Amino acid sequence: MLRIDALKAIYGHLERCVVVTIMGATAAELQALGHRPNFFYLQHAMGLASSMGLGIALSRPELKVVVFDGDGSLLMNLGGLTTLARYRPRNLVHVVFDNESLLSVGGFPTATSTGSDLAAIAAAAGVPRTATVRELDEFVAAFEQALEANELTTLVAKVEAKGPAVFVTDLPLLENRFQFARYLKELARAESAP
Ligand SMILES: Cc1ncc(C[n+]2csc(CCOP(=O)(O)OP(=O)(O)O)c2C)c(N)n1
Repeated sequence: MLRIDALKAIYGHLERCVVVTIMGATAAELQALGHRPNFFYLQHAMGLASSMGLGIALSRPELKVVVFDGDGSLLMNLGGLTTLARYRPRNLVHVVFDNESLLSVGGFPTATSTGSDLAAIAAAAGVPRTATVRELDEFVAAFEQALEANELTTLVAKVEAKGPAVFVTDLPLLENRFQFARYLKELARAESAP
């Protein structure tokens, strides 16, 4: 499965969610499919996308939060899983695109290439719903179930180590930061309006 195909297949669902991605190839691919004001691409802070998603999920329980993580990023901050499990937000779906590599910086192999099982690690950390999927239709079904489940889910999608040839963006980090915060604020205002 290619990550871009997986993202394309669920892109329609993301309109109704708040989305936080890791930096690099995942961010570039999602942005290439079409940026939306409810998408935040967490630059540089490797391993912290799930932490940012957790903060949003806890403070805005009415929203559905989707985090797109990578194996390398998650491995850099495994404690993020124990914190997710500790607070167990029901409105967070944590997708890990596991290409067994640090693709965005040259493709060095990560520990999942030698057998470390991120779904099993998430389950052992206490995440109540976990799964590993390898095929596109399996991924779409598991993602849709996770959105409906109303239970914290870590979904590991095994993908090929392939990304975009170049990472180009016309969306500066600060613009994304302000636009995203404004989106969250305006949503809250619209919901509390009489
Ligand atoms: C703390 C930190 N260390 C290193 C980097 C450099 N860096 C940016 S992307 C990346 C690889 C990310 O790997 P992964 O999460 O598996 O995603 P992939 O690139 O494979 O899609 C690295 C090492 C960083 N941004 N932050």
